[in-house]
Amino acid sequence: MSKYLVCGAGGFIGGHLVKRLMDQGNDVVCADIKPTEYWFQYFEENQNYSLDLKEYENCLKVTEGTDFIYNMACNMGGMGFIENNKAECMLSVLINTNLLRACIQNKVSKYFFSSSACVYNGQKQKEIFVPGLKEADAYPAEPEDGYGWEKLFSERMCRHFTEDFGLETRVVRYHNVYGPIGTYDGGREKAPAALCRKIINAKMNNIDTIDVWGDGKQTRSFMYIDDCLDGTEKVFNSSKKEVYNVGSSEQVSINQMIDMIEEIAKVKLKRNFQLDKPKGVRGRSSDNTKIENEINWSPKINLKDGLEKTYKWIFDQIKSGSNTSKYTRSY
Ligand code: GDC
Repeated sequence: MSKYLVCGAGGFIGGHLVKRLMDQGNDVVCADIKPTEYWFQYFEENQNYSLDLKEYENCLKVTEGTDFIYNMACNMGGMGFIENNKAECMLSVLINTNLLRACIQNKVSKYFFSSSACVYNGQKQKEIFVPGLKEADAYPAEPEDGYGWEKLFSERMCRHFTEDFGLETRVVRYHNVYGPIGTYDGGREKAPAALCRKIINAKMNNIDTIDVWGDGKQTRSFMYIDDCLDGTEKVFNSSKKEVYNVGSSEQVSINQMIDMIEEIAKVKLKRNFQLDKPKGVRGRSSDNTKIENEINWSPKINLKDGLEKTYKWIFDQIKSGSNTSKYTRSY
């Protein structure tokens, strides 16, 4: 039985990944900076650590005796968070750096780094409905300030640890991952969850208008969590050492996504466009040609179906009076 370490196990993607690895019968070690009571998904039977992976000693401790590492740990959130916390986002470089050093020390077999579509050159994302971003579009480098620079730098560090020290590394660039058991309030939520929450609140409280950041014409592609895990696993288990997009090529405007959520909610609302709120790039989507050809992976769940599952989960949370902000504050 292989021993997996999931870093960032208390977060959204990390929590789902831990569950999947356990369902497959693996021995899983979990680490996160948050106290365990704030993890989105917590499984007592695993070896669970609440500690700061920015510290090398802690990285040495959790990697000891593990074969495979998934690093999902970073200080992150949607546009509202990453535009206003650039230094915090860049400090995540210490997590990747110290984990890589610990991998060498503890002779780990393979290391995975979760990068982001935020590494892509901003010049290629200036219009709405732009062509999907190909992996090569990350260079020349002009990533998202703060968060994107950290991701791009850390990608390269993985590459050089492979070249110089022979450590097997795998890197993917996620494109806006969403789904149940994730952040939908508190300031770190991304657009799909934020807009589900706003529409649910409007419907429950008989309010006829929702706030939308920007003019609603900006575009993105969104990837459902199950697709994200499938793509992640395929890249991790592949012999290919390239960097791949793991995202959807279903590009929609924010207005089109709101239309879908309104259809799910069976409601039609007015939109108050807030032009002074964080907007990020004007247009972004994933080109999956490379991962389709080389890894034989493409996402299966379309946005409408994924939103339906996400909406239902958020609806149940709000109805039962819970909120996730306690899971998502900074540590
Ligand atoms: O936050 P996000 O999902 O991140 O925002 C997408 C677009 O939706 C932005 O233009 C934003 O202004 C708009 N938007 C409209 N209303 C709202 O209520 C809202 N809340 C939010 N959050 N957005 C709203 C993300 C990063 C991630 C990750 C992915 C990778 O950027 O924030 O950390 O790396 O990219 O693809 P987004 O897609 O810009």
